[in-house]
Amino acid sequence: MDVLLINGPNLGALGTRKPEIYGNVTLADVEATLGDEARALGLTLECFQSNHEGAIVDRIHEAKREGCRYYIVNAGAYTHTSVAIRDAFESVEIPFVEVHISNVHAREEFRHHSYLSPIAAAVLVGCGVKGYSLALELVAHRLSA
Ligand code: CA2
Repeated sequence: MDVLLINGPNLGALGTRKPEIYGNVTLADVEATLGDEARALGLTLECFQSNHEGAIVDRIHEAKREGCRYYIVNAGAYTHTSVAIRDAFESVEIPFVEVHISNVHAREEFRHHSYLSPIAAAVLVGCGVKGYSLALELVAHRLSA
């Protein structure tokens, strides 16, 4: 696996509720699109979604053992709370791009702080689900550089 796409809590409900914030594309659609785009870029992609902090920590470590070269992560609400997920990314020493569908800076104050941004290779916010594709394009560019 070259790239692991990680989506955190509640993102499994993408496209089913709150379309005014998150749009109407499902996570399955996002994962299928990204899979196609990865193939076209000559990269192998795996996708993972979990509502559980520890499961995300475990998947980050497992991906390192599987030879993962980059992560794309939308940690959802854990972005704003999880030292454990930040520590996992720090410990594997594999770069990641942080993605947020909405513009977190235009929303509630508690969404303005991210535990992940200070150690992210790049951050994309407010691009809708297109942010995932932009992140993948960036990853392909960085891996070929
Ligand atoms: O904008 C983003 O991508 C967020 O990471 C989404 C998280 C939120 O806690 C972050 O502050 C910003 C929430 C994901 C909730 O996903 C839903 C999807 C459909 C319906 C309801 C929630």
